[in-house]
Amino acid sequence: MYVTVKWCVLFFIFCSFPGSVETLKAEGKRKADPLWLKTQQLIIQSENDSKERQSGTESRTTNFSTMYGRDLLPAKKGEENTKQFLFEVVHILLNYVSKSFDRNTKVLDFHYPHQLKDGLEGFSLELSDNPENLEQLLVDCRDTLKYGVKTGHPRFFNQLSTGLDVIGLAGEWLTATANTNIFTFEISPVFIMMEEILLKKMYEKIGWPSEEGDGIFSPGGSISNLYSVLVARYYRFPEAKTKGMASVPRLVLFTSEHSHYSIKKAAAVLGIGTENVILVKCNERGKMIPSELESKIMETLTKGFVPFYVNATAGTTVYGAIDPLSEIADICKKYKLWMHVDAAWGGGLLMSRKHSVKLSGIERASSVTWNPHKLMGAPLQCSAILVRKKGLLQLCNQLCADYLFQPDKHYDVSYDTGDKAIQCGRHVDVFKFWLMWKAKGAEGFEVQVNKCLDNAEYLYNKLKQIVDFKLVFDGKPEHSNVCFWYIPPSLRELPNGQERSKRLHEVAPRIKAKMMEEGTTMIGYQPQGENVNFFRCVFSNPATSKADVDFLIEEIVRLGNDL
Ligand code: ABU
Repeated sequence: MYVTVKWCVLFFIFCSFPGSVETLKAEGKRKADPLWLKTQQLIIQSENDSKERQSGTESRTTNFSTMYGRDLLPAKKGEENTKQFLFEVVHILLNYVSKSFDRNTKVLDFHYPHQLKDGLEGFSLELSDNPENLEQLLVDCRDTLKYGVKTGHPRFFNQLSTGLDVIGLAGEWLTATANTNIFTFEISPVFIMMEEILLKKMYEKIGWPSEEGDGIFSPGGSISNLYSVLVARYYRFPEAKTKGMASVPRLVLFTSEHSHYSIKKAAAVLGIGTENVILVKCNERGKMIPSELESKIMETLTKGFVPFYVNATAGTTVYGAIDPLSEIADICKKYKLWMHVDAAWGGGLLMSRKHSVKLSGIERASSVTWNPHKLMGAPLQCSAILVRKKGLLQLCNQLCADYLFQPDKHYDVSYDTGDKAIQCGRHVDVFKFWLMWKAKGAEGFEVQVNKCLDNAEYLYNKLKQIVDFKLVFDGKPEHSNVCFWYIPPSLRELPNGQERSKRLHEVAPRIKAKMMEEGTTMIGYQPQGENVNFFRCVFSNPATSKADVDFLIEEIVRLGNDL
C-alpha cells in the first residue's frame, strides 16, 4: 500500500512538469527551486532502483529461482553455484558501496516498524519452515540494504561512527571469510600477531613505553570501559575476583556528569552499584572541574568509603569535551587512584600532530579506551582497552580453561591471549584496522582526522554568522562535535522563558522526523542538563565535504522554518 502511494506521488510530481526528464534537466532556472531538486532526486533514485533490479536479473546466466542453499558448497559439484551466488552478492554489495558515496541517493529510505513488519514489495522478514530459493535470498540481501541507513553517506552525521572505508570493508569481508575465533594462537596465528603489533602502535601514540602496555580488542567502548573498572578493582582488591564484593569495602568511583553512561553500567554489572558512581560537575564546555573532583574525593573519604578509580573523558559523546587530563592525573597521583581515560571518541586525535596536544596527560593514565571505529573510520566494531601494567589483564580475568589454554602446547602460550578477556569466543576486530593502517600509514589517518576537525570548524564558523542558529556553547570546537539550536522565525521574537524553552525543545525532534521521512540527511539531537533539545553534528566521515555541511544547514532551515 505504502509503495503504491509512493509511486503515485512520484507519478503526480512527474506529470506536473511538462516534458521528459532530459528536458527538465535542461531548464536551468528550475534548478534553484527546492521542489524541482527534490523531484529530480526522487526520479534519479527510482531510475537507479529499477536499473539495479534489472541488472540484478538480466545479466545472470544462472537461474537462482530454482536453486537453494543446499545446492551450494559443501554440496557435491556445488563450487560453481557457490561462486555464481557469491558474485551476485558481491554485485549487490558493490552497488550499495557506490550508492553510499553518491549524493544523489538518499541517506535512508525510512519505513515505520509496522511497515517493515508487514513486509514491503517482495521483502518479508517472516521466517518459514521451508527453505526459500536463492533468488529470494538475493532480493532479501538487496532489500535489507535498501531499507537500512547508509551510514557511509557523506551526509550522515548522526553517530560518532560514520563512513565506509573501502579497505576496512575489504578487511571485514576477509575476517568473515576466515571465520575464526581470536582466543588462541592455535586457531588465529596471524590475527594474534597483528593484534600485538597494532596494540603496540596504540601504546606508542598514547606515550607509554611499549614494554609496559597491555591490551585487547573488545566489543565496543562500553565493554572497554567495563574492563577498566574491573582491572582497577582487581589491582586494588584482587580478592574481589574470588571472594566477591562481600570481601571488599564500599568502593566509590568518579566520572564527570558529561561522561558516557557505560561507566555507571560497569558499576552496576560489577556489583559496585550505580549509587557509588559519583558524578563530578563540569564547566560550561562539558569538561570536568578538577577542584570539584578533589572535593568529592575528600567527601567520600570522610564518609569512610574507598575511592579507587577516576574516569576522565577525552571526547564526551555530546559536546566532544576533553577533560583536563594532566590536572586529573595529579589528583589521582595524590590520592593513589586508578586513572582511566575514556578516549573512545577522542583517541583518534592522537593520530594528528595538530590535535594530539589536546590529550596531553593521557600518557599518565593507568588505562585507556580507544575506539578506532569512531574517528579513525574503521568498520564497526573496533575498540581497544589498553592497560599500562603488563600481565594485569591476564591475572584479573584468567580462568585457564583446560580445553583451550593448555600450558603444554608446542609454542609460546603467552600468545593465547584469550584468557585476558571476559568473553570466551572473541570476534577478530583487528584485521580491518591493521589493513587500513597498511593502506594509509599513520599519516593517512592524520589527514583524515584533520579533515573531520576542519569540517567541524567550518560548520561552527558558519553557524556563528547565521541568525537562524544559536550555538550551545561559545568557542571553537575541540573535537568534531558542534552543538546548536535552530531557532525558527516563529520563536525569534519570543522572550526567554518557559514558553520559549518548551517550544524550542520540540524543534529538533520535529525537524529530525521530517528529515528521516525524506531521507536527505541525518543528524542527532538530545537535551543535556538544563539545555533543551539541540542538534549535535559530529564528523568522522572523511567523505564529507564542506558542501555537505552547507547542505545540512540549508536542509535544517528548509525543514524547520515553518515550525
Ligand atoms: N558509544 C557512544 C556512541 C554514541 C554515538 O554514536 O552517538
